[in-house]
Amino acid sequence: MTAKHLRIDLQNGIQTLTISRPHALNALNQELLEELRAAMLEFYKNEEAHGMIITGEGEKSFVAGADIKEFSSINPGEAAAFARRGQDLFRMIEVSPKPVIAAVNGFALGGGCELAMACHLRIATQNAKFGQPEVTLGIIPGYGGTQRLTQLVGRGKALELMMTADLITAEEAKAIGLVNHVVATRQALIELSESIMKKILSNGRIAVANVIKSVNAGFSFEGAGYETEAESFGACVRTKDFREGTAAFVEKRKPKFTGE
Ligand code: CO8
Repeated sequence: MTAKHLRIDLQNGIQTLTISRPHALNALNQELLEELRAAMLEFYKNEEAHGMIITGEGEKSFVAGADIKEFSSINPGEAAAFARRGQDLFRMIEVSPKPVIAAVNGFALGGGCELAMACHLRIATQNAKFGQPEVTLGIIPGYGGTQRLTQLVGRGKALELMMTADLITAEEAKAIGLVNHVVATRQALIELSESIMKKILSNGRIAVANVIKSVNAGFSFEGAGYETEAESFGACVRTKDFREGTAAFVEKRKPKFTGE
């Protein structure tokens, strides 16, 4: 497939998908999300692709979140539906029977951290930064972050990260179980991602698919968590704080929240 914001490369059974909107630190706009959806569907069907590595273009950013400039004008009525659609896409990654590794080369914030968490493993460069800074915009994570961060690092740390909006380093992320491995350089990132992927692919393919399926079965997608997240995201978009938070980002100033 051809895509405007993705580079797709298939070598030795490993499909590398590079997210490329460098002028916006690879932020996810709707067009990019639809390309990602098409790439995932293609990956599911492609019998030559046995595993996927998702990374970001350049050294500075994996994905700096959903595109704030685009969603700042979102209609409150559509907001929950947008979140649900993003959740479905990230679920498609999480339930892929073929392994998916996030090679995190810099900022993994908001929707970028959520994308990395939907992958089966996370490997990061030491300059990577992780966080869910949505509350600084007057919203909450909308692509499954409230659920997956809690699953990966536990309730207490997940609540702290989402309520303070603190960004953490790759080493800190590794210490709390958000990241599997940390490496020094981008080249080392790709090399380690490929070598772990090769090790996984040398094992029984059906067995690996069943490991993924069984782990996922313990975490319901049908429960109230994801739906509450989507509804709550929609509710936040109706507030003055959302308008203030996103306007402040665009105007490069600190937001003044009033709790309305
Ligand atoms: N969206 C849009 N543009 C972005 C984003 C983003 N998420 N992140 C960075 N950019 C743009 C900047 O606006 C800037 O553009 P310009 O050059 O035109 O001014 C360019 O990328 C470079 O960024 P900075 O100049 O800000 O670079 P710095 O090194 O100074 O700072 C940061 C880097 C710290 C990463 C900073 O850019 C930042 O804080 N970005 C926003 C991070 C963030 O809050 N992410 C969460 C977004 S919300 C989200 O993901 C919710 C998910 C669910 C959504 C459901 C949607 C319906």
